[in-house]
Amino acid sequence: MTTATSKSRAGRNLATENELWLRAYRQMVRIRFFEEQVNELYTRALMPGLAHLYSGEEAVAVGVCEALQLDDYITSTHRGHGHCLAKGASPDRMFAELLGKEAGYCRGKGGSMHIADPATGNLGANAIVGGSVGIATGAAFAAKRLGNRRVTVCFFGEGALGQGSLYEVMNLAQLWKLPVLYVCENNLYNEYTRYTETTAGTILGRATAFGLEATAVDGQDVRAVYEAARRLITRARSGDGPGFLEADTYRYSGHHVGDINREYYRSKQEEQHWKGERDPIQLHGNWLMEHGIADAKLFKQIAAEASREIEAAVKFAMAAPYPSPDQVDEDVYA
Ligand SMILES: Cc1ncc(C[n+]2csc(CCOP(=O)(O)OP(=O)(O)O)c2C)c(N)n1
Repeated sequence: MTTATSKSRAGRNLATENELWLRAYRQMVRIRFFEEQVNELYTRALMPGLAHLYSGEEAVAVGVCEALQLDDYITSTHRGHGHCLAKGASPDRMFAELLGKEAGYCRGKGGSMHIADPATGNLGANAIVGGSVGIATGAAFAAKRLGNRRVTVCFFGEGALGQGSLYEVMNLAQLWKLPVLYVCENNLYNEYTRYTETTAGTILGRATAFGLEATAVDGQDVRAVYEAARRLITRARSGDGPGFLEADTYRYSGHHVGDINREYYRSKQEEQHWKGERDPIQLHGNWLMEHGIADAKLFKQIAAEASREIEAAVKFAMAAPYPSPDQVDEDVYA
């Protein structure tokens, strides 16, 4: 593969940049395989409850998290597996949590929508739409007071644009110049309703109204997401205030794993278009090939490694013990 050490257009070291783009590809493949296994566990009735799959949206989590440092923070959503993995969570503990096992991130008591991992700066997924906007902004407030230069990224779906708390926190974040980036993942649907039926005006206009630095990006293009996120994160870290990133994307599956018949709210042709023409892994793979950074052999190797890792994680979680019944009221605060 390319070993050039010349400078890229952006002035960064080309070898380091190639490593970054290869890592981004790997990360997206890991997330895709993870979600395929979640669906498999659900359809085989091995996983209690439901899960909301992130397949199709991988470039958003990966592009943003690659622009973060390990000790930066994120907050996530009900569709959070991709965010957790992109920030560094381990698949075995995630599957353990999904299966209600003691080895899980919440000792098996939280499930898919409550995975948190302080070691990687993940302040938690959240089942409440817009529920993490206050947590993220509070973390940014604390970072500013402590002067530790940490940035917080708040991921949310466009459904959260209907939550008033988002506007309260954006107002304060701008007034206090907090180091926070609000990332709106616009996958076009709030559950079974197209977002245009619930969202007046423009999405960016809602952030620029408060003076936030706001930009929209193709959420299927991992490099574009990374570059946009990097600029806003650097800006926030330097004390120049909060940013807002709208990433236009698409979820391949239903709202949750049980949402099989979707034609009453979106067409099969639309799904086919995104999967066939706009797949983030395929698009980035094509780019890596065109630039001589990867070839078919390397893609095969990456897929095999990811598949082995994810299958081993499922195996670990399946074999792991449940928490003992006498722990049922431990760590329960409400
Ligand atoms: C406060 C609140 N209202 C309603 C729900 C039920 N609900 C769960 S997901 C969802 C839609 C979320 O859409 P969006 O924020 O765009 O995220 P996506 O599912 O598209 O990733 C709704 C209404 C909820 N969890 N919380």
